[in-house]
Amino acid sequence: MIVHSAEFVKSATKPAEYPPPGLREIAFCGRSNVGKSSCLNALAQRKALARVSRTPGRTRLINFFDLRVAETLENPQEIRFADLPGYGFASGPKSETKQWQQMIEKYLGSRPDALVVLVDGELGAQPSDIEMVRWAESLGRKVIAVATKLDKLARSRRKQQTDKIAGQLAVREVIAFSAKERFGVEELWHALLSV
Ligand SMILES: Nc1nc2c(ncn2[C@@H]2O[C@H](COP(=O)(O)OP(=O)(O)OP(=O)(O)O)[C@@H](O)[C@H]2O)c(=O)[nH]1
Ligand SMILES: [Mg+2]
Repeated sequence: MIVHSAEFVKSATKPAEYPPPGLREIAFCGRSNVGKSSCLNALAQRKALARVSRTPGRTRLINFFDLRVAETLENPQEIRFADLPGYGFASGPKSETKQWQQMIEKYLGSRPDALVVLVDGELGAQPSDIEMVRWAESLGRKVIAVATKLDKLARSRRKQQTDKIAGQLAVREVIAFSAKERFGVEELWHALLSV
């Protein structure tokens, strides 16, 4: 993939703050610390477009990024990414957790053309991941499932693990991904441009 440009547009917590619609929009969601921001940076071929945090649950806003990309030298297209705060982060006051949940639900219910649901490839799908996929599908959203951090597993176990996660999530395909070793990036781009 040729990435002509990738830029942060703005952060939002409520619909009035979303950038005007128009671009194909892809939301990146998953549990806290699963590797959403790292995945977005790997796709954008940028080190620090989205902030990667060592402390889980640090990204509390919806962060929008616009990219101009092309599969060949011709026909660049624009696409928008939304990096969402992670779910399944239970510490912090209950009311705050609820606020995050409402913020995400409002966004997902109204905007994205597709959701990239990222699952920790080492851990496997958690109940909250399965819930997220079912809920997105019930809203008629296309789901692209990605298993992150697969560099942590021996090569020989990766296929078995992505098959297992596909079964857990009841989806046809799970993309084997590592931001660290940069595999799965082109496969994910292909899926994003096929939305
Ligand atoms: N080994 C390995 N570590 C990774 C990979 N992707 C992310 N990490 C690490 O996992 C941690 C969390 O990464 P982030 O990209 O910030 O995760 P996030 O899902 O955006 O986290 P929140 O925004 O806090 O929900 C960081 O320490 C990353 O360096 C990967 O492919 N392989
Ligand atoms: Mg993040």
